[in-house]
Amino acid sequence: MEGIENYAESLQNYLNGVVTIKEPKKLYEPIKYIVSLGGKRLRPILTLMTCDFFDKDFKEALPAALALELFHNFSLIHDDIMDEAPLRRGKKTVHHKWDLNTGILSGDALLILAYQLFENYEPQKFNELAKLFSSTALQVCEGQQYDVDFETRNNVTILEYFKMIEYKTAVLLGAAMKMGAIVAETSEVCKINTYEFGRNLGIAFQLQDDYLDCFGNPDTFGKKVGGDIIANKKTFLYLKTLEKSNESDTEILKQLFSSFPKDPTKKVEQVKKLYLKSGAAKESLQEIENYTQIANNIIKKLDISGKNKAVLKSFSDQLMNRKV
Ligand code: GRG
Repeated sequence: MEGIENYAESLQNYLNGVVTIKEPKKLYEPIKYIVSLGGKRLRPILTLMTCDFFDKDFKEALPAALALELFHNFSLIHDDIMDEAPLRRGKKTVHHKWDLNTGILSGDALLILAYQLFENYEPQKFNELAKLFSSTALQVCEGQQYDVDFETRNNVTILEYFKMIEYKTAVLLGAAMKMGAIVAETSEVCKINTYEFGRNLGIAFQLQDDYLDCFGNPDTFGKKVGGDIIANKKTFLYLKTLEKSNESDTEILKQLFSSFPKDPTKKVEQVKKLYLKSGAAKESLQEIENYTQIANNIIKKLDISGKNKAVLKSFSDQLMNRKV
């Protein structure tokens, strides 16, 4: 088994060979820019680690791992356009550094580059990987649309919120794990279990993302803290606060969420107070713990060595203690 730094280094070397700046520069420079901003490389590391854990040379999973990272970067560029976000990974978003059309087109090219990487596999694996990739990408698209729809709906339920984050975020983590298992040619049961581990970890991960968006440290989070509140996003924190608050606090929160003040500082502070007062912030942390636990329980079912099980558990625990 290799260390995480080893996976990250191999991925970076592979990425350097695939993502290069050529003509027309205005298409490729933004691509190089966004992938050079780094990020945690969570999805590709999961793919390489899974492949490795099933005793296959992890380097065989590099094209699939990079495909997922490129797809992820594509979705971030387009998401930042849709959210009109100024910052990503602590730096200017692509459409702010360049312009809207550059963001759209370089994002599109990233998606195609991602697809192309599956051509590195023989027909049967290509088929299985590309099929999983397409169905997952479509679910991500559906999740994003639910998220957009929620902005103008006043009757979103917590159940609907969970479905949205499952599609928008968690299925990609499930697919990342499953792709490692596909490359390693494991049994169908192993593929299902690795997918389920990633999917549950992904739900915890998105809950954590929403929590950090609100209560994270602005110096380390990399995005504008309070962004979800400013955009009136109906996150778990918001929905739970509505569920648990008295009539007067419910009214105040609803009022705050129908406003777009020029200086949102006061609004962010007031909403955060309500999230804390209602106990929603605490419940959010409990749900993160709960889904991490579900993922960790699936580890027991995986047909990998005890040592690798321990590594996977420590990886998921570390992820849930992240500040970034
Ligand atoms: C699939 C055709 C098609 C379109 C995509 C824009 C869009 C539709 C979907 C957006 C999905 C999205 C941005 C989900 C958020 C997922 C998320 C938690 C992002 C942050 O991931 P990290 O923390 O980021 O892994 P780093 O910077 O570490 O890579």
